[in-house]
Amino acid sequence: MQKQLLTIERYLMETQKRHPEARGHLSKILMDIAFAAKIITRDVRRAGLLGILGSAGTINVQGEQVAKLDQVANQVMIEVLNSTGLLAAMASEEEESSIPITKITMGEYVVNFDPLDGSSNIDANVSIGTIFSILRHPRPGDKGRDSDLIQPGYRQVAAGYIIYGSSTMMVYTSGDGVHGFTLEPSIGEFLLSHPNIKIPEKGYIYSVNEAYSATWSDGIKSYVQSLKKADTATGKRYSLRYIGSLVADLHRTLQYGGIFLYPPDEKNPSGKLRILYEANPASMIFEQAGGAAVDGKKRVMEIEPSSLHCRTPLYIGSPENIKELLTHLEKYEKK
Ligand code: AFP
Repeated sequence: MQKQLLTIERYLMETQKRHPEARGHLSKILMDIAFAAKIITRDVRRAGLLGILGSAGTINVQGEQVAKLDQVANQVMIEVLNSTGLLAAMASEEEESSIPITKITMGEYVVNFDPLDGSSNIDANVSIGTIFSILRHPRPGDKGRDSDLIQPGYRQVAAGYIIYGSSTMMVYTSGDGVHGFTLEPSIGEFLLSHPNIKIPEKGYIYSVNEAYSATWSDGIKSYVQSLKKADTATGKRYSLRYIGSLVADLHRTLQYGGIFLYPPDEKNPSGKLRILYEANPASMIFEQAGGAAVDGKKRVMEIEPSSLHCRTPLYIGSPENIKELLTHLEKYEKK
């Protein structure tokens, strides 16, 4: 079969056959997330028309309130995940506490997600994304609570993101490599387009909000400064790319290699990005693709999170770039 004709459902079923003990529950959750992504895609693609069809806080032609896109995406994720019957709890960037599941039949898994990451980019028609992390429920069968969702990244069983860019793509890992599926809009199916994604060992793009550089640590300043000279080993020069949508910056870094940094600064002394539904899923994907993700001292996936919305510094990318960053950080820590 041609690889472009393999749907995500078919792919999940095929890979499941390699694990005879698997009951297909994780695959079902991933298929449901792919389904939610199709609905969110439909709404994202109409985003520019919201002002014509009715904008947030206004009433549409049916006399209903028109919700903002991030609220819409949040609602779609909640409704779709609630109906799987396999989850005990879920948490969203948009909600302070965990979201109760009304339909529990098995209650084996919990999911953390950011329904629409980079939403400040929506009005400029810039790429945005959904990002998710799936973990086993520590108390299977019981109703989930916040503490069931607060688990370190190494316990994730699957993680992924959907990027709403020039095309919609779903990229996920369940611990057996990273695979990318592109939505074919005319048939409404995600088709395997990027099997077994591997990040380049080293890349020449760095991605950071340099406007905050005045309040970075000396180690980060020194590293970013070093990227402004040609690479000593290859003579190549670096480029800077920063979209400000984590999913989009990660997707580019995964394809082309390089490094993405969100260090602590004056405004965000612990970093800005959230551990459970941003840094952890990103880290699982990058490690599975041969990359690395650290908080400046250790692997992000080894951090013991303290709350649903806790944050971390994030340095993620090609293994060689991360190694060079750590050399700078260690040098300044010793001083
Ligand atoms: P928004 O969802 O408010 O646009 O925030 C996006 C985000 O959480 C993440 O997607 C970006 O990587 C990061 O913030 C950008 O933050 P800065 O604007 O501080 O660079």
